[in-house]
Amino acid sequence: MQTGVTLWFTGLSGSGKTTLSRCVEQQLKRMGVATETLDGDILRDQIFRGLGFSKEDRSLNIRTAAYLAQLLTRHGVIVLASFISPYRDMREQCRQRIGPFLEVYVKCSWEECARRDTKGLYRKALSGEIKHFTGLTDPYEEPLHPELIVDTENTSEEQCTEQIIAYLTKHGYI
Ligand code: GGZ
Repeated sequence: MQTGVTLWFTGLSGSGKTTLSRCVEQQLKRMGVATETLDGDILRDQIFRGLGFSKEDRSLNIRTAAYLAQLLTRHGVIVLASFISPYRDMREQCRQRIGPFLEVYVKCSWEECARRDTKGLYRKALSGEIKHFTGLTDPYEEPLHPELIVDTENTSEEQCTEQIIAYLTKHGYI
């Protein structure tokens, strides 16, 4: 059986976590690798409709995702989990729970994410319409020792995908 692993994409809203995980997923599928994506937006829509962004609510979201990732990883799947997951302690709990676990910091400055503002959330957060907004009225604790840092501000989607695939190859996951 293939060795499972969870790639945990963390970063600001709009940093490119979902886009990148989809690119990696496509590539892995082309290679015939069993893979699955878990995404904050989808979990919140399918399981936790109405869940907010307080630390407690985020914790429930992340703990549930970690549980699902753990099950899939145990069965040899390469899991691509995309969650802002702004708190270090929560990401550390994921690391303890899921094995093997790779933290992928999807690095993009707050200013650049706000400039992209693909969903109009930054505008709403700046006008006070959205509370607990990551990087503005809520913290984002940067990873201290991630296995991978992908810089989506200065590097293309293709290069970031290649960087991740190269890491997985080098460490024998694929
Ligand atoms: C941050 C928010 C907020 C607030 C709505 N703060 O870029 P997106 O739009 O698609 O990703 C975010 C999505 C899901 O967040 P996560 O489940 O990944 O968050 S966490 O891991 O912290 O539980 C964003 C949108 O929700 N969104 N309000 N206040 N992002």
